Amino acid sequence: GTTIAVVPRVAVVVFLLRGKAVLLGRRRSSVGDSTFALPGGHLEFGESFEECAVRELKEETGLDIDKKRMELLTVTNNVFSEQPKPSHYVTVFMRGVLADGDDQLPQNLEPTKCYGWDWYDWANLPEPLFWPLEKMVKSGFNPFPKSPLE
Ligand code: 8DG
Ligand code: MG
Ligand code: MG
Repeated sequence: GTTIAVVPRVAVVVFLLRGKAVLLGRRRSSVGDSTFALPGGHLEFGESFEECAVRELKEETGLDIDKKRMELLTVTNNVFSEQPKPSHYVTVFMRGVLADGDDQLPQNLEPTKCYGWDWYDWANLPEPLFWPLEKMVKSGFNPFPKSPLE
């Protein structure tokens, strides 16, 4: 089988904003199966957070983010100790908007890892949320800028 080093790993995930909505997908995974999560994945060796966000979003949804308007929002520490294979992620949360307006449609390009992507109003998020996201929402975190997006 696969040997996994027991060390903390870095994940980069994206709040892709469209109007008052964010893009979420229902996970197909041993970690957080069936919960709604942001697009994102593991930081690769030598990558910037922005490069990782662009790459993961493209791989998972086919969507292109506006590279000039991406911002780092926050970082959280997530220990998944209850899993059959315990894992530990330092998760970097980025914010972004689609390149070239809001016309692009998300595609489910990794159907073995996700049941599908959709836009959800921040005021009416689906349940259950993936635990690290749930924790942030409950703490009052809001990914939207104080002045509305153009
Ligand atoms: P990769 O092979 O494409 O690099 O990885 P992936 O298959 O896309 O990994 P992932 O599970 O989507 O993301 C890696 C870890 O990031 C995940 O196991 C836990 C952490 N993580 C959070 N919050 C979120 C989130 O909202 N969405 C995603 N996708 N991952 C998250 O802590
Ligand atoms: Mg991925
Ligand atoms: Mg992923």
